[in-house]
Amino acid sequence: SAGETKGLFVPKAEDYQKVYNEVAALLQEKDDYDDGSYGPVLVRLAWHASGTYDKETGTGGSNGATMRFAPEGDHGANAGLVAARNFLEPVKAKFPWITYSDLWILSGVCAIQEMQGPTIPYRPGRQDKDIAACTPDGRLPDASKGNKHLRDIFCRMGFNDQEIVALSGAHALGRCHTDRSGFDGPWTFSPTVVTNDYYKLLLDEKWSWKKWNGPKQYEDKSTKSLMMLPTDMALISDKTFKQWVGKYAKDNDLFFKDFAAVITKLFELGVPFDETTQQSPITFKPTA
Ligand code: DDH
Repeated sequence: SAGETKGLFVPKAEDYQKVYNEVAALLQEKDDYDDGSYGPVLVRLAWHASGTYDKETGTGGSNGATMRFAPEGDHGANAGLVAARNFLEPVKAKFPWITYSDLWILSGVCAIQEMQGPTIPYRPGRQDKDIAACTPDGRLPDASKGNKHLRDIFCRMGFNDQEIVALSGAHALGRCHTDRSGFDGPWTFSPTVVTNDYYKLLLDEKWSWKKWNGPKQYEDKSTKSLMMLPTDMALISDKTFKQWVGKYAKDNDLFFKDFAAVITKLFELGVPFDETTQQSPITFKPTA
């Protein structure tokens, strides 16, 4: 099935689909993790691999998978992501031809689709880099900060206000862990399904400071079982951000469309695709 040129294996779309199917099968099989899925932490791995991009210098981004090395893997923001990297080791062993950088992004795409999210077009072509390409600490957002910090960090990657809000909808997924970030709890009641609930809850719930010894975070007044970070609340204290929160809260189709577009952009930041081949993106078939 796979093309062979002078002994060099040239993977085709169907080979990447096999990797997708393997990740999807492992997601099904290892359902005793966290809220019942490795999906959210795989999405976070793909985001943190990509979100180090700096448009001025062209450094960082998903091309390189430099989080494999201690300097970057040990950055505070990446605490806990070793769980996602270890989850993927058997997949890398079974398909040694795929680079870690392509595998991490493919897994993020797979996790989003398998958690009932939108279809995310995928383009392979990332190369792993060595330790020298590790990015400096501090390129990922700091959850204790506000709207200016959000704009500083995401404009450095090349995103605008609408895109910042659309990306943040990923917090419909997963949770905070006290032994990782220090924060605690999920944002929504369905942390293993992609929905626009993050925006609905931001607007519809009453949020107050959680009384505890941990870092400053919010809890919902009615159940006290959900959370928001200071950076999440910045999306409704800032008027421009809030307009987009309102649109996505009202219209799940619009959120899915904009989220698919912006996460594709995120996952491709700084990746030198060979534009001459005009390779069309792969659309993976979900397993569910
Ligand atoms: Fe996030 N995120 N994130 N996030 N994120 C955390 C968890 C998850 C911030 C901070 C945190 C994005 C944006 C921001 C996911 C996806 C995305 C945690 C908790 C913190 C803290 C980590 C832990 O304790 O395990 C901040 C700050 C921002 C921001 O300023 C905008 C974006 C853009 C995405 C994305 O995917 C596009 C996901 C998924 C999780 C859940 C992980 C898990 O293990 O569960």
